[in-house]
Amino acid sequence: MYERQYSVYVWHVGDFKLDSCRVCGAPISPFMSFGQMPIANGFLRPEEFADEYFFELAPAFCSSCHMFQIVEQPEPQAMFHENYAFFSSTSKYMQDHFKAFADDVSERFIAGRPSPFVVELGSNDGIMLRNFAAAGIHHLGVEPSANVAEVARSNGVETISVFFGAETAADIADQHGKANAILAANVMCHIPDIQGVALGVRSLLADDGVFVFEDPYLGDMIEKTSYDQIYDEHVFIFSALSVAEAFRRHGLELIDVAPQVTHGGSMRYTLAFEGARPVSSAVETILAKERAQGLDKPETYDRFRMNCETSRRDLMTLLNELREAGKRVVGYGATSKSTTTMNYCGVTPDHVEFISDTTPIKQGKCTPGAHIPVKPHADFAAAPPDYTLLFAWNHQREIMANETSYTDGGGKWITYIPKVEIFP
Ligand code: JHZ
Ligand code: ZN
Repeated sequence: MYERQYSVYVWHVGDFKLDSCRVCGAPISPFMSFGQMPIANGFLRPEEFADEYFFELAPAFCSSCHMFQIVEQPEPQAMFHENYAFFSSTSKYMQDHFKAFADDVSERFIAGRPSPFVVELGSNDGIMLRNFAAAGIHHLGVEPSANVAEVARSNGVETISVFFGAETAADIADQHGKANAILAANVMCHIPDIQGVALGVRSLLADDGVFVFEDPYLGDMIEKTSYDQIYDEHVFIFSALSVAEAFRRHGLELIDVAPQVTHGGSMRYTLAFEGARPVSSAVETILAKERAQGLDKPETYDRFRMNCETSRRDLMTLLNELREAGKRVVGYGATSKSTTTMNYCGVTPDHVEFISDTTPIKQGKCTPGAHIPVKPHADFAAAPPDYTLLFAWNHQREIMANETSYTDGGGKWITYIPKVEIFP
């Protein structure tokens, strides 16, 4: 099934490095390399170190269709499987965010329909769909990682465990009818076969239906030098420019955009069949803003590369100084993003003693590549370090609110987005 659904993608797996754009086929080449990288969510035990998988993490920008993409990606099964380590519901703030997302879609596109049907791609543990389930709305989650899908089912969210593509879409439409809304959050940027998804959306979406998805936003990544958004799972970092172009090719029109603060700066894109719905003025506004920011120009990415190098140098200077001064440094949040940070910068267990993380499946294991132990929050609370390196910088507000006793007791934090800094 995988081979058929990912017929475009199978050409690009393994050691093969892509030299043409996944969207338009124009020639592309990387403008920088983050070096050898492991699977971002591949937490492992010491006995597994010897067999750890690495690939070269190298991003490219397509000057033709403006898609930002990595040129080499591990096979999907190496990333999304029955031991997938990221559970969306670990953040209370994200639970509220997805409730608001679901409410917004319901009000604008679902209310008043006789028997609406909502599909979510990559529905993880059901963090968004459970809001539709609670309202008694016909829904279906499509989630390839079997373990998180099982959690969703146990929460009353109807879920199938497959990769989404043209064939799955046709099966769903046969069984359930056409969808009024197809949703995806932090998922579209994970799927290399964007063409296959577009075909799937076309065959599953009702004539006046909407496809609404959000992902980390290229504009924020460039502005904040948040290079850690780039890792194996994130094959694309989208902009309105690139999304509009990628889907225009399949008769789908970008009709609205809405910036989000989640994941350090995201964008929500709403698409519909061309001409089926009015286009918001927000679309032209964001396209103009992106051109002014230079997101359509290769020079912007050369500057980004230099900013990444500065960030790496500053972080390692600080961590080396703290190590020499005998300070204890602990990491907070064993994020996917931190795999890029630690492996690109060269952070070792000599710099960071352990990383505190509330996700049970990560605890007791080590981080990919850098091999820093991951421990429960109780270990952090029991022996507060001098400095805490905030790998989950995107959850800063929530974490600061929970850690007032550490901070009030003199504990210091280190962030590296948008620049390396100690606070308070
Ligand atoms: P967090 C994930 O990236 C994975 P990650 C995925 N690839 C994706 O696309 C992005 O999201 C958008 C822990 N934590 O949300 C929980 C605490 O320990 O930044 C998580 O392990 N204490 C699908 O992995 C991690 O930090 C806390 O108080 O970069 C946060 O991971 C909080 C709030 C979190 O996503
Ligand atoms: Zn292209």
